This record gives sequence, C-alpha cells and structure tokens, in this order.
Amino acid sequence: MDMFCYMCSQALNNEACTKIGVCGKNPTVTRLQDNLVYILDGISAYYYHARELGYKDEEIAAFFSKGLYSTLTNVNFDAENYIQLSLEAGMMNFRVMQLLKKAHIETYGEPTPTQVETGTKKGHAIIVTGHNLKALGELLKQVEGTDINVYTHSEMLPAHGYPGLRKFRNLAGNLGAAWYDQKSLFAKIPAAILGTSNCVLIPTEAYRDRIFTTSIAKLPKVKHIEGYDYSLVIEKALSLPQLEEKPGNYKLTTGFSLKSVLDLKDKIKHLVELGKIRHFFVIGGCDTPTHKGSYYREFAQKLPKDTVIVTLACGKYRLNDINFGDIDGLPRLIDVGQCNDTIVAIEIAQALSTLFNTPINELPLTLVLTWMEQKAVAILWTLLALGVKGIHIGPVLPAWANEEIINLLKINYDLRLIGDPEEDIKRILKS
Ligand code: SF3
Repeated sequence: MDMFCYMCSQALNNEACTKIGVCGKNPTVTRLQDNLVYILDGISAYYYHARELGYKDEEIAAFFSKGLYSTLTNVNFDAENYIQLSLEAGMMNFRVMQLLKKAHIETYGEPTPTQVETGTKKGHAIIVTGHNLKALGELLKQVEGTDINVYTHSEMLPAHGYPGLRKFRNLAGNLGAAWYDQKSLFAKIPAAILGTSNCVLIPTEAYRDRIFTTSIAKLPKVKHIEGYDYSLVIEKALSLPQLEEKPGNYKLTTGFSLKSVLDLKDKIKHLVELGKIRHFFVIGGCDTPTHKGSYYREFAQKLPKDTVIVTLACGKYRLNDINFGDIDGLPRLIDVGQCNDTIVAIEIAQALSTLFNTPINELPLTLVLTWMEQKAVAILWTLLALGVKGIHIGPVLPAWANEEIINLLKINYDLRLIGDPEEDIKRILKS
C-alpha cells in the first residue's frame, strides 16, 4: 500500500520524503504545525460555544484563516516563526476564553459558590454531559413542570454555579466524574442522556438507544438533535423507569467567580500576611484516563493545610470529593469551573499580583495541570504567552513536542513534567 505525506498528500516515494518530507519541512516545523492546529481546535471549540450564545469577535474569526493558512504545504519553513504564531494563538485563546466567560455571565449571571448533590432523586432523569451551557439552559426550560430531574456530568458541573441555571427546580445534581466514566455510568443509570460537546464517547449497546447528541457533538447510530427542541430527549426520559432516591456520599462545590474571590481579597491578604496561607496551587486541566493521573489526588492530599487549591476543568474530579476544610473560614478548595474558565484562574492570579504588588511569577502560586486534548494545548500556550513560568504538566509530555521543542519550553518557561508528588511539593514550597 502506498504511503502518503499527511501534509501535502503526495506519495512518500522518494528519498527526500523519507528524510524531510516531500514538502521539505524538518520534523520540528512539522510538529509545531501540528501544535498550531491543536491550538486552533481549542480556540474553535470555545468560539463555537460563544457564538451559540450570540457572541462574536471578528479578530478571533480572522485568526483562524491566518493560523490555518500558516500550516499549508510550502508556506512557512521557519520554526522560530511557528513559536511566535503559537504564542499569538495562545493570546487569541485568552481572548476567546474572555468572550465565552462574558457570554456565560451575561446570559446566566455571575456564578456564586454552590454545593451540588451527587446522589439521585426519585423520578425520571436526563443526564447532560459536555461543556455546552446553552444546550443545558434550553433543556431546563423545556422540562419545567415535569417530574424529570436533570443531572450534570463531567464538565457540566460548573453550570450549578450560574444563578440563571440554578434557578430551575429540575436541576437536581451531578452524577459521575470526568468524561471517561461515561460508559460505566450511563450503562447503569436508566436515564436519557444528552451529549453537548466534545468528550462524548461512542456508546455501548447498553445505552445507545437513550443517548442523544446536540450542537457540534455527533455519534454513529445515535439520534442527533438539530437546534434546541429536546422533545425527543424528554419523551425518552419519561419512557424509562424512575430513578430511586439515593443520596450521594458527598457534595461537590463549584461556582467561584472572579467577583466571589475579589470579595474575599481583604481576608486573603490578611491570612497571607499572618502566614496562615503559604501557597496557592491551581490543580486541574483535561483529565487523562490513566493510572498516572492519580498523581493529582496524591499531590492534593499531601499538600499542607496552609495551602489553597484552585481547581478547573475535569481534572478536578481527581480530588474534589475530598473535604479540604478551610483556613479561618476561607475554603481551601475553590473551583472556578470548566476548562475555558482558566480565564478566571488567570484573572485571580492577576488580582493576587495586584493585591500583593508582586509579579505573577514571584507569587506563592504554582500551576499543576493535567492534559488530554486540544483545548489543553490552547490553554498551555495562553499561559506561556502571558509569561507564566514553572508550570507543572502531566501525566506525560505533549506528543507533538520533540526534544528540541521541550528544551525550548524548559529553558524559556521553566516548564516541568510532574514527578513524585511529595518531592514536587517539597521543591515547590522551598523555592
Ligand atoms: Fe478537557 Fe474534554 Fe476534560 Fe474541558 S475538553 S476539560 S477533557
């Protein structure tokens, strides 16, 4: 079978191709092109959700053509320029995360800290998974007045923090954890399921007939709903057996916004000055279904009690069932939301920088991130573009990066791969 270059589609049949590719690109350039495409994927996901809520930005839209054009065959052979383009894309991702946050807040109100039930209530059920708050909001309007309980799953958990979504009596709680528990969770709960964004898995036969997709999400042999009329989902939920009343073993907390943290700024300053808060950690990101991800739970469990943990994205499920307590009334676990809400963590870091009159990189603040897919790549480049140094990433190094790229990231940004939780904590707290 002939092999083809995936960049220029020409057959890999001459000496030049096997060494540097038909198009003459060296491996680092090729990998940086892949990286740029991943960042653009991430940006497009957030922009898509912003547009669903009616929010647009010409500059973001224009960047797609520049970014994608830059990955065409024989258009750019300059590795250094691809680093610059990646940083530019990182800033574009910053801009799109801001836009999506604005869209969420203006549509559903500023989130406030909220406790979320993790058990089931007696009644029919719909589980909504993914990132798409618009889909959840429209569904909640349509189930009003029925006995259907709507449960969030995975990245939909932060929806409970928004007053405009929380107000619906049918929003009953959150079931399961990160995206990869779908097959076991959905098989055992007789609910209708609505998949609203990426991170929806191909269903097993156990629930294929009761899962639906909407918006950008699509699955083979699964009913897709165009627009926002969820009558079929509601009909399916009503046809299924009712769930039993079964309280959860713990509650989850979410819904911290920039405002809710700023409201606590005097208290935070006081606690830092008293030495009662030693360090802030941002722990989260897109979780990976591997045992190596247990690092994040162990890391959080081993943190001393004078540390505060800010969580975001589905990586939070590695640790958010743990009761971390508080420091003189300030919760030690502060969940700011979905992966796109990294913007909130960034704004909190900027606010701390102002509060303590200290550059972000000199704050007692460390980011410990897990990653899986394209949005995480976009977020990493946002943080690099903002000049954030000393980020710990894992469980493995990005597949698109070769030694040359990793060295560049290590030298310029002090990027680190996670190691042993205890040793990492000791090193971070000593520095
Ligand atoms: Fe990522 Fe799917 Fe969890 Fe949004 S996008 S966080 S994995």
